[in-house]
Formats: sequence, C-alpha cells, structure tokens
Amino acid sequence: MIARLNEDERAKALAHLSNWTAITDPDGLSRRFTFADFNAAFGFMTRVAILAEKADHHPEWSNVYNRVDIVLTTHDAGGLSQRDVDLARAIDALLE
Ligand code: HBI
Repeated sequence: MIARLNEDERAKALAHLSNWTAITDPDGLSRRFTFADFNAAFGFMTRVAILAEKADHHPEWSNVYNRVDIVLTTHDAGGLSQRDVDLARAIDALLE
C-alpha cells in the first residue's frame, strides 16, 4: 500500500523539486513545460510516457501546441506519494 507523504516528507521532497508547485486539488505536484513547437512537446510526452510505464505511475497531463502541463498525484494513496516525487525527478532529468 503506497502512503501519502507527511508534512516533513513533503518539505524535504519539494526542496529538491524547485520547478514543481505543490497543489491541493488534487493533492500533488504540478509543472508547466514549454517547448519550441508541437513536435518537441510531443517528443517530450513520448519520453515521459515511457518513464511512466517503466514506473507503473502515470501523469495527469494536458498538451496545447508547444505546452505540456503535468500533474502528479497517486490515485492509490489519495494524494502525493513518493512515486510522484520519483517521477517528477525522472521527468526533470529528461531536460538536463
Ligand atoms: N498512476 N498516478 C498514478 N496513481 C496510481 O495510483 C497508479 C498509477 N498508475 C498505475 C497504478 N496506479 C497501478 O499500479 C494500479 O495501482 C492501478
């Protein structure tokens, strides 16, 4: 059973995820990514999809042309869990 992060765990996680915003509805993380064009945005989405499948943890996301908005929350935990933190880190690593 995956558990929601407590306040202390959240603070620690967010300290290393400066590009992500903690949100409350749903309880999770959010970040907007902007690319040169749709092709670049969709290529990024394809790479995130492969990460998500590998992690068996999937984003809630939307794409408008060159913009990708991602929300990470854990449905099985009813909120923010370590899986969200791990996936956010892995997504950020794609951009390094
Ligand atoms: N992705 N964000 C998110 N939250 C989940 O609870 C989840 C998931 N992907 C797959 C998944 N759970 C499966 O492991 C089953 O628990 C449904």
